[in-house]
Amino acid sequence: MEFNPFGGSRIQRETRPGRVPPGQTVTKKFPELHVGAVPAFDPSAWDFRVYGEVGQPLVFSYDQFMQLPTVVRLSDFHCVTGWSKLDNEWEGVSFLELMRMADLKSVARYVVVHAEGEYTTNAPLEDMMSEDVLLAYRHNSANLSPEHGWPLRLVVPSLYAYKSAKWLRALELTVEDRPGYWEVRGYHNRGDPWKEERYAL
Ligand SMILES: Nc1nc2c(c(=O)[nH]1)N[C@H]1C(S)=C(S)[C@@H](COP(=O)(O)O)O[C@H]1N2
Ligand SMILES: [Mo]
Repeated sequence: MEFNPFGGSRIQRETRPGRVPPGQTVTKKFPELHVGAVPAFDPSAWDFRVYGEVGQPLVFSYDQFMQLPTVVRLSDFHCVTGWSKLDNEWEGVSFLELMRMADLKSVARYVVVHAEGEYTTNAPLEDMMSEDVLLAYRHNSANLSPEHGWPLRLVVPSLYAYKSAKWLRALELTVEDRPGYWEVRGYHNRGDPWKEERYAL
């Protein structure tokens, strides 16, 4: 029988050889991991921006953002510290759709991800231009908790989870790469879990 990543029993899926990247341990829990305190959310003060190398810079109020069409994607989540959480159902706005709306310029090569406060992260567009990259506000059929990034977080399943910024406020499209909070503190600039790109030694 052909392997179907969205079907079959949970046990079959989790034990499929090669499902989990090297050096990772599967957890059923959903750890809460971040630097600093969970930021307060005030819908009337919140906005979300897309700027930089785009033909049409975007700015959304909270109400406007919540009107955008949503998608649901199933993906695995791999933290650089060694835990993986499988089969996460994320719901939110597709990164690809947002780039269409912003008229992404062909010179753009990187995304600088801006969260509340000090946290930023960076990723090459080639990792971001994927159907499973979302700006998510729901996880497993429930609104995100404040600890997991409410009202909005990025989800980049193909890279370690430090790229999946919680409390997302802006995406900046750039020509040059600009390493983020953890990337300048020793985490790998790319962070591909399948290559175990954990730390830049
Ligand atoms: N804004 C912000 N986003 C963040 C972080 C952070 O410190 N601040 N930590 C990252 C790391 S290292 C991980 S493993 C995931 C954890 O997400 P979770 O707390 O929802 O499990 O969030 C990522 N996003
Ligand atoms: Mo992490």
